[in-house]
Amino acid sequence: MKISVLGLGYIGLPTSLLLAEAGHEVTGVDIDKEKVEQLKNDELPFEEPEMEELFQNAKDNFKAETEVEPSDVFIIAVPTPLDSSLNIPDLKAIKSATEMIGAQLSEGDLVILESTVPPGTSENLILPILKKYNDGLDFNLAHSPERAIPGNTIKEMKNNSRVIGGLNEKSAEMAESIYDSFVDGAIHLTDIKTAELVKLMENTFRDVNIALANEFAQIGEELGINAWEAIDLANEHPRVDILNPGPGVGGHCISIDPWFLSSNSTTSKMISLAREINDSMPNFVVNKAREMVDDITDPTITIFGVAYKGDVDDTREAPALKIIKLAENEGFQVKCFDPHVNDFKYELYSLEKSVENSDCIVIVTDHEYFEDIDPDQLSMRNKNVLDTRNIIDEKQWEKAGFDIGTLGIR
Ligand code: SAJ
Repeated sequence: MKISVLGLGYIGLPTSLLLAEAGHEVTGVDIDKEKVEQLKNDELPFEEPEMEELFQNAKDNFKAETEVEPSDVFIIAVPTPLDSSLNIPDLKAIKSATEMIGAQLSEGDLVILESTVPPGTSENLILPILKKYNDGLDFNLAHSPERAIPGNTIKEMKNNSRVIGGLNEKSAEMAESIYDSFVDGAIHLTDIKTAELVKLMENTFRDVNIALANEFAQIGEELGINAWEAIDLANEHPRVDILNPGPGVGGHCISIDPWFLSSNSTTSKMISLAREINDSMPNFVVNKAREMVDDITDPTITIFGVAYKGDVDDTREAPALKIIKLAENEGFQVKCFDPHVNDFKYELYSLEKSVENSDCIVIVTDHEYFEDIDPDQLSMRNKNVLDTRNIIDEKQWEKAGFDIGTLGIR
């Protein structure tokens, strides 16, 4: 099939390459000229395990362009950010991608939306635009929300089960035959609106459970009980699976998607409360850091990790962003170090420079790198470390002379 994938981000690019590797003729389309140029020069625009190998396998059937051309199948994988001032979805990119496809659509073509959207978007926004360009044309429309987790995207795209919602049965079956070419997991067919809701339920479920874990961490501190130990013991129960507390929920999905559900609902109390709890964790972290340096004049703190989670280079909605802002508002000097991130809103230092004359390290991201770091090598003004992910070897850091604070342990 001749397939065009619009949006060459963390989902669109691996999807394009998997389809190309499966033998389809794939055009990846992105309005970002620099990214398209990079791909034309066989350079990958971001880090993801196994992607280099996949690119080598797929590149004969793949090309990157900035314009949409006629195709049999069009896949929309553009971002749907949140308008954070209003906490409602910003669907601009979906609209413009649909307009670009509308102009190239022909009889029998299939349009698949992969981007995460509020329920009803496919029928109420996308379908009318496509019809506006192609009155009376018989085309197909489906929604297949991606489920792959950054850091393990390619494996999960192949092995995870997949939900496909069709405007009608024919659309769902056509989309199924496309994904069958690289998906080994089960494929479940349903209607298009249900598929839109399923995606939001998945990420909201995770956000609410992380909020519960974060509340347990705060209760643990109030009671003087090690919340991590208590959570591990509770998870021994066959029907209990409490997630990990942390400095907040970042990334382009879990911190955003719940708003897609609550923004046009009158009943989403728990969902909004969970957002509030998770968005308050950076404040909780800065309060703990302040306690650790309260006897130090003009303190400097070092942020270890600005990516939104371990072993990825993605900093979208990263908790570090809010922690840095809050710390600066407290009058702290802030320096950042991250072994995976090259491009960030704030200056990134080398490891040595980041701890030089610092009074407290705040571990914000659970990169494996930080679990293996040798604290004896870290020359600081004052040896304090706040571990918001409970990942360091306490004995090793104590032996190196550090005072240790851990989120969830008072
Ligand atoms: N986090 C915690 N505690 C935990 C787990 C995560 O604080 O126990 C934090 C992480 O540090 C991070 C955020 O939550 O800041 C989200 O990380 P994540 O690993 O939970 O998820 P994402 O955003 O990387 O990927 C999610 C996945 N959704 C689910 O697992 C339900 C993935 O399958 C989706 O495809 C992806 O969102 C998406 O694109 O929607």
